[in-house]
Amino acid sequence: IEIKFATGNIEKSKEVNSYFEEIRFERIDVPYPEVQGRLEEVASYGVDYVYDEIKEPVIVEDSGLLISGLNGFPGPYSSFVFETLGNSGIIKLLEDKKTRESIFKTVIGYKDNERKKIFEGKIEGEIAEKPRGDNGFGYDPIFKPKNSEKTFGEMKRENKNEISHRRRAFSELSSWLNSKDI
Ligand code: ITT
Ligand code: NA
Repeated sequence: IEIKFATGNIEKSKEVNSYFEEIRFERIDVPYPEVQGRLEEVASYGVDYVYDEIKEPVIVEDSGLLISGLNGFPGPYSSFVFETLGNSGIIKLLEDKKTRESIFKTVIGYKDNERKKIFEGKIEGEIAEKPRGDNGFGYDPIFKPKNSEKTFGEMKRENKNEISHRRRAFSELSSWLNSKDI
C-alpha cells in the first residue's frame, strides 16, 4: 500500500515509515490551511483540502500536547507555541502548578476517492522538570510517558515508536486499511 502524507515535518514522516513493512507513506509538500479549532477539525479540513489538490489516497496528521494544568494548552496551538515559547517556556509556565499531567495526541485524516476517515491515538504522561535527552524532535525532551523513567527525548527511537501517540493513531489506520484490503 502506498499513501501520500502531506506534512512539512520530516521527522514525522521518518517515524511513520518505520512502523509497518506493508505501508509506505510518501511525504508530499502540499501546505494546507490550518483552521482554528480542535485537532480533529484541523485534520478533517486539511485532508479535504489536500485530497482536492491531488486526487490520490492521502493523509494529513495533526498532533498536539494537552497539558492538564494549563487546561489543555497548547493543544491545537502546539506548533506555534513550540516555535515561540519552546520547551523551556512550557516548563516556566508550569513552575507553580500542582499537576504536570499531560496527554500527547495525534489525529490522522485519511481520504481516497470513496472514503474519508479520522483516526486518533493518545498517550498519557507528564511534563518533566527540565528538558532531558536529544532524541526525537519537538516536545520529546519534556514529555515523560506514564510508567517511564525516561522522556521521549531520552528513549531510543524504536522505544518511542512502540508506544507513542503517533504509533497508536497509525496502528488504527493500518488495521482499518488492512481490513478493507485496498
Ligand atoms: P505538519 O506539517 O504535519 O503540520 P508540524 O510540525 O506543524 O507538521 P504538528 O502541528 O502536528 O506538526 O505538531 C505540533 C507541534 O508538536 C510541533 O511543534 C511538533 O514539533 C510537535 N510534535 C508533534 N509530534 C511530536 C512528537 O511525537 N514528539 C514531540 N513533539 C511533537
Ligand atoms: Na501543524
